[in-house]
Amino acid sequence: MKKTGAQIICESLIAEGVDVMFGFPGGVLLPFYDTLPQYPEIRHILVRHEQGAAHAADGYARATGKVGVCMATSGPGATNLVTGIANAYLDSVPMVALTGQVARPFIGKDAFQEIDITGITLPITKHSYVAMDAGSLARIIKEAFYIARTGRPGPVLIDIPKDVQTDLADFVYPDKVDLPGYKVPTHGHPTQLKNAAKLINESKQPLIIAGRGVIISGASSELKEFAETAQIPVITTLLGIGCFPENHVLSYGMAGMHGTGYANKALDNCDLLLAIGMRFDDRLTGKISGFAPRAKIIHIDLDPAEIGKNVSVDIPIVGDVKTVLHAMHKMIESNHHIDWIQQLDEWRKQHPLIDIREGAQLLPQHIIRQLYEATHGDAIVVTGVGQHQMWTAQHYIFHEPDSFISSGGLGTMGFGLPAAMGAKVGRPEKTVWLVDGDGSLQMTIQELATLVQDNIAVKIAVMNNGYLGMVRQWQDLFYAKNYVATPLSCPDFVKVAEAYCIAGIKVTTPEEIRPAIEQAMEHDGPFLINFMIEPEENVFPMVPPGAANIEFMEQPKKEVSTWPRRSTP
Ligand SMILES: Cc1ncc(C[n+]2csc(CCOP(=O)(O)OP(=O)(O)O)c2C)c(N)n1
Ligand SMILES: [Mg+2]
Repeated sequence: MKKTGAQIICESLIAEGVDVMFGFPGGVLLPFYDTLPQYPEIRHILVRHEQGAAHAADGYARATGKVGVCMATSGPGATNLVTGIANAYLDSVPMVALTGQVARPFIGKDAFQEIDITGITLPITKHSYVAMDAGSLARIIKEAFYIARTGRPGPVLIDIPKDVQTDLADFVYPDKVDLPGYKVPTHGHPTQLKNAAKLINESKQPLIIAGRGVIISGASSELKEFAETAQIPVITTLLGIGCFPENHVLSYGMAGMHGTGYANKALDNCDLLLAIGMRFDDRLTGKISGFAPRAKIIHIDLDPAEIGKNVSVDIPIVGDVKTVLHAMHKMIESNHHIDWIQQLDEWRKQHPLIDIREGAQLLPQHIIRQLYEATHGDAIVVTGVGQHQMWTAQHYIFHEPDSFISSGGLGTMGFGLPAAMGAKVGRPEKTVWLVDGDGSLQMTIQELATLVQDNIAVKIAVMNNGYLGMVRQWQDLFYAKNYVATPLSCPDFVKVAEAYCIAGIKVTTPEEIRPAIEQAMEHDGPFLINFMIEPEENVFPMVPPGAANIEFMEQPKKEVSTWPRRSTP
């Protein structure tokens, strides 16, 4: 029996196991939305801005490991997706973005709301399609999901003209894809594995740095076994957080610009660096010539384009992290590196991450620690971008992969709320906390309405410092405190929440932190806490831009000024 293009889209999504999508309608999507109620298996969540749909699909994908799906209409709807698609691209998140397009006869005529969205997104998608006939939709959707989730995951866009949605075609969902040019490496080269194992066995001061590739590959337990057998300390990138339990005795936290002093010291002194599923981002490496200067480097990554891109490596291994670690585990000897590990512990004592300052100030580091204690680390924590993101990365102790969701590569303010929404939809059994900045939250704050309409119980902690704090920090440290365009007025977030029918409270003293967090978690539904934090608190350690990691600056010993001292709500 023939089906319409819109029916084929829905049936294909169901065949791919899609049970939720985030979207926003428009003229050219009317046939699709008209058809959607025939398929109650698909839950459609109406966002308030298409950027929210893309970030929600992203958060959903990171929290579940499945492909996130978002949809937008042609023209402005499609362009509103762009930031979210770019974000998913840079962080290797599997996503299928469906966009409506003007009907085929209008394409190329500058028709109302016509935009070349495949052209615009070409550099930020793993692949894209314009579905020019209903008969090709099933194949295209099959391929899109396959490409999005396999190999190094990423966003795939499918642009679908309005009249393709109403055309009739036979529907048979293909059971396999035929993509001769698309190859996904799995096993690393055996000689390289052997050479790597030899270096590991001989090393006196080895170090593992693990990235998001470990999470994507589902290789956390392989990594743990590997590190334990060879007794190698583990540090992570920002997006690798959680891939190795941070409460493990071999865990030494995150490295890089706001990494721990001891992780950066370990990088500086190791004689062998085993870099797993990571891509040597400049925020991690600092000045390249000062990056792991004493180490031979083994780099395991699925994407050959990452090998040698930023840092030259001694042994490249192109393959799936899980497969490679499993194979290499058989080739390494049980070991102990007692002196080296003692040295790292010594550095940890010398450069403790949390410099507990007593006083009346409401310090963000304390809030994050209390959040950890109240949740026992059993929550998904999503962030915006800025200082609050770094405090969360530093002070929450992440036990599990996928428990820290943050915009790494693109550093997208506004990611937090919609991504948290997607994470909660994907993992409803989990407590999902959003730690957001007052600036970041204002970029996508309208999604509070989505939380309410779709009953999505995200708990929100706003680190309200009255500033675009991270930029202010750079002005403070490197631009003579010339605070231009960073002081930020905010609405009363509790009142805003109330206006959306979301409960909330304001916290101004350290004693109120824990009760507020408990209240939020006991509350049935979304909840917002407006933490009025010390306005000029900075994130330390910090590697100054252009410096080597070892040149990290630490929290100045002087007490910060008395709090509170500003009048914005
Ligand atoms: C969309 C976007 N615009 C600008 C920036 C540059 N930027 C990075 S952090 C930051 C400040 C963030 O302020 P806020 O959300 O209040 O977080 P805070 O640093 O104060 O914790 C800015 C403007 C960005 N990352 N993303
Ligand atoms: Mg701020």
